Amino acid sequence: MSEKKDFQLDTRVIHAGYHPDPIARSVSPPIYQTSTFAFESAEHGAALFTGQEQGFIYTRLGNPTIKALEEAVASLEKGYAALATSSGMAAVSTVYMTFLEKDAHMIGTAALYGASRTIVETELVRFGISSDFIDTSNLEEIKKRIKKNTKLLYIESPANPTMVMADIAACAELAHKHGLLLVVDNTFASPILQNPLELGADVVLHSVTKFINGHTDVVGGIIISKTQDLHLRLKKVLHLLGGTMDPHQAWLVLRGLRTLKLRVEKAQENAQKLAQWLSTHPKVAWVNYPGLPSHPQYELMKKQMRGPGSMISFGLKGGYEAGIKLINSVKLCTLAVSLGGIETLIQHPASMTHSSVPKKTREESGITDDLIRLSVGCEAYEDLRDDLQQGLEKC
Ligand code: LCS
Repeated sequence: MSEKKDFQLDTRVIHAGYHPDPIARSVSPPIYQTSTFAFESAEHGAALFTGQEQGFIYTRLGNPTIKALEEAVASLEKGYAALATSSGMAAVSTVYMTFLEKDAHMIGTAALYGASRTIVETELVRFGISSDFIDTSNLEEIKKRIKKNTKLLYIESPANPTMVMADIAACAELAHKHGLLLVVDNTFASPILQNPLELGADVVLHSVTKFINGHTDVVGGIIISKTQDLHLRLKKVLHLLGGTMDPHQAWLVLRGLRTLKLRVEKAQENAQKLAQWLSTHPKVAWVNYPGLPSHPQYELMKKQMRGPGSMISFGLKGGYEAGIKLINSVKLCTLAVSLGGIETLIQHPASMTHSSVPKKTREESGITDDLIRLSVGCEAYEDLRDDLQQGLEKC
């Protein structure tokens, strides 16, 4: 759908989705802050509704500023088209509502973002939808759970917050062999580091709240489809459910997106150094970071990603108590949930982002009470290291 598909990633991230505005030729795209669009005539309005003519009708159904963001992300993910949503969870729930019907079954990664799992287990279950959340790094395990009514394989790779990966190409092959759709939440990698559609996935989604916007000032989501058919199915449900993005929100996300590659590269450089430093620190028991050769899926990361990213999880030798002491002691790193922004954030998933998941389920999926999650930002590496060092000295 995007006009600039042939340029390199560095160029597409800056230009994709933008057409100079026809009135003032503004270099920054205009914010079409309108809920509705005037028809030229009764006939024109009717033709827009039947689809005989293309154009904008009403912002829940489409808007030029939102379209610019959708075209840009569709280009980065190499998809047919994208749909921007009011939050990442609006993207997740639209995907579930589109591809799961009454009595359907889905298989998902055990260590998903808490709400993406909780909505299935506590809400969709009311519509007869059943699920198995399992270790999706294990293909045999996935194979065992496929049933006649399984419709969807839903993975996060790397997963929040365990950093466990799934082999996306192998998952796609298995899913398609059994008639399932493969949906990948690509939030942790961002389109800069991983393109699941190229690896065989059918649909990709992001919480754009994170890396794509990158400035910790907007909540939003986006869904990218490989084919027109999938896009139209998702579009119909999104427009009926109403979880569409707002034009001002889209403009902010598009502004953030333009520096995505620069931010991802700088944060990744910091994360690689911090992960190496943490892994040799006397107070640190373990580090999960796909850029360390000690990560069990280091080879898979090199195969399917262009880099390990900037999310790290780790545990201290002093366990839960020491971890809490650390997050209460840091001064430069901010104690907050969310991730993927220019500033470094630290949090405790068991009591924060994943507290909606019961303790037993959490622990089975690797989200132990001692796990601390670090979203590494774009500050100077030495300042981040010194801040963590002074915090670790208190643990
Ligand atoms: N997918 C992933 C991988 C996420 O990490 C999140 C939010 C969502 C979807 C939902 O997106 P939202 O509606 O919040 O835009 N993750 C969060 C986290 O780890 N800390 O705070 C929110």
